[in-house]
Amino acid sequence: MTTTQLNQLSHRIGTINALSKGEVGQNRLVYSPTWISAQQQVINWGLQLGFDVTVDDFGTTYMDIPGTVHPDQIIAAGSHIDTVAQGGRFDGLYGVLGGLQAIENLLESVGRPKKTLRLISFSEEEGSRFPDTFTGSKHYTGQPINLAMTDPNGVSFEDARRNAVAKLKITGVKSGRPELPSTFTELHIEQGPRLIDHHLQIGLVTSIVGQRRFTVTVKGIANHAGTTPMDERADALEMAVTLISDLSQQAHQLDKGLTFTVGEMHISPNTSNVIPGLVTFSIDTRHNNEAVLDQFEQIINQVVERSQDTNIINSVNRWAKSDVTHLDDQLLAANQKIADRLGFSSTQLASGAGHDSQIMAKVTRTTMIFVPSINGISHAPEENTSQEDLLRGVELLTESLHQQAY
Ligand code: HGY
Ligand code: MN
Ligand code: MN
Ligand code: MN
Repeated sequence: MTTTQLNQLSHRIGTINALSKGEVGQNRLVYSPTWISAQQQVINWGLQLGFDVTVDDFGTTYMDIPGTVHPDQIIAAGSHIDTVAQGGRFDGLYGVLGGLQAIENLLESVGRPKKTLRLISFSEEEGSRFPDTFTGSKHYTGQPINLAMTDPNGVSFEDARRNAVAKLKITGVKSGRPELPSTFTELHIEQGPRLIDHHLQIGLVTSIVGQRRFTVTVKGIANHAGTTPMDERADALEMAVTLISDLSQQAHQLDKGLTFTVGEMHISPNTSNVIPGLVTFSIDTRHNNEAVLDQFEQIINQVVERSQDTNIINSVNRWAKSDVTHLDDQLLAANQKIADRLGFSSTQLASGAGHDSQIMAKVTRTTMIFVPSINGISHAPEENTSQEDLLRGVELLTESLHQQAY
């Protein structure tokens, strides 16, 4: 990739990230104002470059360069445009803009492809605003989504979706959900420490971890902090803390490869002189073996069930489940050959992060290319990847699409 192309990629990543100016990290929660501006910007770049642009009713954007010989055979690349709250500059966005750069590189250096090249910017992957994950790729692959689900402010997915998507239907943009591709490749930062710790430049992904997300609700009795004796309380926060430490210990004991994270908590009424009456907290748990996740889910249900007492009612709701997913061996082997030929140091590894690829893999041949995350940090403003590593990922993707579509 030439310096111009690298500068162009950095410029585009910088342009989209600048939309969150003045905020801590990136906050492109699905259907938020920054999300709308970002997807509009991706669409504008696509229209300027002569792509056929289609937006579906969830706001996922498909940008095609039709094939000259086999237009019905589609080779796709892409990732998600949304971020977590206070997220990093590269998670998702690098796969969208790196994919765009790879296709643009091919148009400049080789010309029009024989098969259709498609860049996909998925509307939502993180599950950071509404209680469901991967809604963009799930919708594209025909999985049902609960349009009535609401965000913490009570805004429904359907209302947020309708208002935001209407703003993407600019002149030149077609509406619809196009047919599925023959292959899908997702370029992504590793979001972990393995590549950087072992001084490796490329990660080729063999499988993606299974993950489940829950909300635990602890219903106690709000009361006066000063007049209520300690042994007569139904303190929801004290109970929540007990549950979390118990479950964390159980996770460690069950399997050292099991991750258990409580990332979100709401306390009501969240006032310093009131005993909390209601607490909800999230659980994100992951493992490469479904049987371990099944076992831990049973433990979660038992611990919550067992902890009831006369005044405290606890419940748990699992709202997301994505299975351990094995990615395509042939596409991985082809990318391994390219990495070796380009002289990139590489390894094959399983992903601890979830990705749209685990949804796409259910319907088409799918593979992922990782580049290193500095200090292994992600889902935080400190998320970073060197220019050289960004470049290598795009170079490998460019070559992979070249092999598949020309
Ligand atoms: O949470 C994840 O693993 C991904 O970054 N959505
Ligand atoms: Mn991601
Ligand atoms: Mn993420
Ligand atoms: Mn295999």
